[in-house]
Amino acid sequence: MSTPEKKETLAERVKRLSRGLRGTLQESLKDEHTGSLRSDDQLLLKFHGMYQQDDRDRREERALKKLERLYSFMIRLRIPGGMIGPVHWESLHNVAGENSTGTIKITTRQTVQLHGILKSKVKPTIKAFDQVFLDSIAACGDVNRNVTCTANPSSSPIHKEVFSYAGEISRSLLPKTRAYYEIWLDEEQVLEKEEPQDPLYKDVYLPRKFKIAIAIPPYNDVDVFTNDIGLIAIIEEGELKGFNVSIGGGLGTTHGNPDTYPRVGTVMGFVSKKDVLKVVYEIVTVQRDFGNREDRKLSRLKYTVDRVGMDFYKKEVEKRTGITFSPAKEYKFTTRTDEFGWSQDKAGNWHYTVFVENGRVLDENGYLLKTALLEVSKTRRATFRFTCNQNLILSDIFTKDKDLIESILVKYGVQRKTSEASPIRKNSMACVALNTCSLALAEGQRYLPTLIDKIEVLLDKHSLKSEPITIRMTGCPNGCARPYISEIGLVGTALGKYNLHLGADWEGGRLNKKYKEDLDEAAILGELDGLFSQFAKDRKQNESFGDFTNRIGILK
Ligand code: SRM
Ligand code: SF4
Repeated sequence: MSTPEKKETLAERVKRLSRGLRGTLQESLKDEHTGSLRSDDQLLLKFHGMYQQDDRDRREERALKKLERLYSFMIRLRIPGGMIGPVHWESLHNVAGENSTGTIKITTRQTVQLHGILKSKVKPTIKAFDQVFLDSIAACGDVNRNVTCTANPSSSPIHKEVFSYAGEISRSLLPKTRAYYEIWLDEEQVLEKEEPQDPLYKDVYLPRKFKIAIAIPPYNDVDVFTNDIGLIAIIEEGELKGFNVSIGGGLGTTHGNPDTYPRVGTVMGFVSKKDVLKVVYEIVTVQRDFGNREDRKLSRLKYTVDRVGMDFYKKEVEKRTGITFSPAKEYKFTTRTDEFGWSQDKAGNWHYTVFVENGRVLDENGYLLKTALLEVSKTRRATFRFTCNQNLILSDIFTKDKDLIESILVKYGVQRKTSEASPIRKNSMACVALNTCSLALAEGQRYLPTLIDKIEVLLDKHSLKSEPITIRMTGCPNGCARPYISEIGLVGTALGKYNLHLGADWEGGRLNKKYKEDLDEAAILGELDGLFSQFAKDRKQNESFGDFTNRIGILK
């Protein structure tokens, strides 16, 4: 009996026929009759770090006027480990002002996005970034995405060494096609026949997006267990020995689809630093070869590992690399939060972590954060490091320059904002959601700040004002602000409605659970009021809110 032929999905077909991610992007871009791209090209565009979007606030008005949607593009940069120099920042500031909405959005994966770029401005934007050696290659799409790493250099005397792996891993997993250079930077076109097949991605790329993070214990600011591959740096006697390797983390779910679920990664074992690149590469090839290509909802590595089994996955990686995993080494995470304000690393350099609410860098309501950061960049005395908590570290500042940077932060009120924000606000994150995200069911970053104003009043009422509780909101169940691993998770179900999740731990090792569904603001505040009251009365000494809600038996 012959086996039934597998049906190729649209996404798989588009990738296979894309001629190295070229598709008809050149032609689509030239078409001046529409602000959009051909639909197949919209899929391919993601591999170049961009999304076609439209202004959802203006859909109705445009439809009434019988106009096409107000299309624009989002560009996400590839910045492994999240560090750029002051010249890059100045360029980013200028490009944002000239070509996009002006807001620089720091993402939950340590990079930045610009929104609202019109079709005619996309190429000039990429070219402007290229002038300062920034690119958006593989920032989205079914490939390895931005590799993240514990952000603050004061986290470890060997931060620099560990951090270098983010760049190395990112480079080793980049697609080999020259399409990006041809389409966006006018490099002469390579004849298709002359371009050798990509040894890693072949012509099918990965079944789905792929994410890698590196954490330096005790800091888990990258939320290492929510990644397809999580690398935990093992440092003994001040020396980097290698990494514990976790696989199968991922958070995206779909409302009403019980086959989808968030999952924290499982540690496979330890590999030495000399072997880690090879091991990472082959973990990716196993997912390439065994991942589900028929149902994109079930195609992330987390589903592959649950389907084929951890033992099989591990053996396959060992077979392909010729390297045997050693038992995992001991480590301990104690925090995921950013350490705000000044810190000093072992070499004596200074780092100032700026609180950036939901990662939005703009001048708004008299708070000139964007202007302040431009002024810092113009001194050329600080680097810029993005954190996975959507904040920014002004970094690598010599002692002699510290006062200068501080004077700018004081002048623009950045230092005051950072020191005065409440602990819950400093531990909050929201995804972009409306008005640009096409998948949003509810608000994210535009709403969370005002909800926190009200939650702060409740915390004050129960004398919990100084309690650092992680709270994260997303406009849909895809989980872009990692709400399933925060102590309070709010996941959008419809405009103004959220599922309330509770019970994750402080360190990022345990997922939360859905507590109540479809709550509006009044209901969310009502639930939290009751829970805070109980917490204030019945918590054990030093017990976190997440551990408390997990302990008292309210979560099924
Ligand atoms: Fe995300 C899709 C924004 C981090 C899980 N994410 C999207 C898109 C591109 C919507 C789309 O497909 O059309 C969003 C663009 C919104 C906009 O207007 O800009 C979007 N995701 C974001 C960012 C910008 C949120 C933020 O406010 O910071 C983050 C960009 C990170 C980066 O720089 O690369 C972002 N997304 C995440 C994370 C968190 C993480 O990686 O640490 C997750 C959960 C972890 C995971 O991957 O499992 C995440 N995004 C998703 C998913 C669900 C994937 C899944 O496995 O089901 C989607 C939908 C999809 O892929 O189909 C998605
Ligand atoms: Fe969009 Fe949903 Fe991601 Fe928020 S969580 S940015 S609404 S895809």
